[in-house]
Amino acid sequence: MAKRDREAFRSAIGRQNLAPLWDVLDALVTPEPRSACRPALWRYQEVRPALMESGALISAKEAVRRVLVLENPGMPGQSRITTSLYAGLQLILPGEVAPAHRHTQSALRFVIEGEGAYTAVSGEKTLMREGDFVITPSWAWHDHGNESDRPMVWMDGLDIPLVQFLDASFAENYPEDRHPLERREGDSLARYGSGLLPLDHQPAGASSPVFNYPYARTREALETMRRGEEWDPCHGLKLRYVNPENGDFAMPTMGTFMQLLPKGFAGADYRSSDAMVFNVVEGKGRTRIGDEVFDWAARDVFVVPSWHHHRHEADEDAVLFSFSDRPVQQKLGLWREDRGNR
Ligand code: 1HN
Repeated sequence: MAKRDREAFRSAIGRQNLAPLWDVLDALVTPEPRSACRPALWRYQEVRPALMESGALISAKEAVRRVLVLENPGMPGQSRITTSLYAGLQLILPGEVAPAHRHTQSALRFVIEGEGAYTAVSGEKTLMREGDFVITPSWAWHDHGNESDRPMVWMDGLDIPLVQFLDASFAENYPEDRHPLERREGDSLARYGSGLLPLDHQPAGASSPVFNYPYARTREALETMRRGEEWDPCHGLKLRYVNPENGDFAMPTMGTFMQLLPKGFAGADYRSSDAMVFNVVEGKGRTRIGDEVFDWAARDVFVVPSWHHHRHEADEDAVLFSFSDRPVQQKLGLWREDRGNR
């Protein structure tokens, strides 16, 4: 058949909302992930001035959330750090309140700078410190406030692109700035996060009932475990945050991890089908992603796209927080990893 015939056919059937699969098949079903997501690094020292400048431009209340979105350079304007996930840096200044609202998107906070600001989730307040991992489950009321005398910055991670893809976004504002408190501070951690559960506890939601995983405890676990010298060739010593009810990931759509790379660590090559967002908590080192080298230090954020070969190196003891859509991929039977053969 002549090329012209095929073109005429394509435009004729287009009027009936039909299209030939043979034009698009190769792009739809690729032999390996072909992502628009690119490797990227944000150095905290370089972005902090802009973040502080935003503090003078708009209040947390007016902005609702004063955030600079971490936009993946391969997907500008799409408010995403990976294909499926959103991330941003949120600033809250002393005396400010970010008003209460809720939405179906799940959020995680990873505290980068400051101490003593709070987030209140479903009627319980938690004071935040650097390195704390805090959860806002889907549809939970939440507001933030800073009653300390220093600015506080955290990284937000949300499943916004995933929820958008599913057309499942719902949101509402609370009529007042703050949602009323219903439990004492620290109640959830004591009740669910101490290796114990109340006798009559019935799992209620898809997220962990613990909503602040304090860094002090995480760091101590890593420090104690390192004495065993059981280093994973790719990951050093890597732990996964869990829901104590069932051992699943702490959140249904985002997996979260913390790892220790000892001084001098030179990791083996690794790749997985979940793009990973890393936040450096301590130390200095670099990650080689494909042919690129990303030198990082404490508080920096970097991204490894899906199925990109990478390896970590540490010049001093380093601690990395990370998150990805792994729970979703694993529940759908899609997740793959590949441990070094390069
Ligand atoms: C949100 O609710 C927060 O609660 C942060 O701090 C970032 C980005 C998009 C939509 C909702 C927060 C957000 C967000």
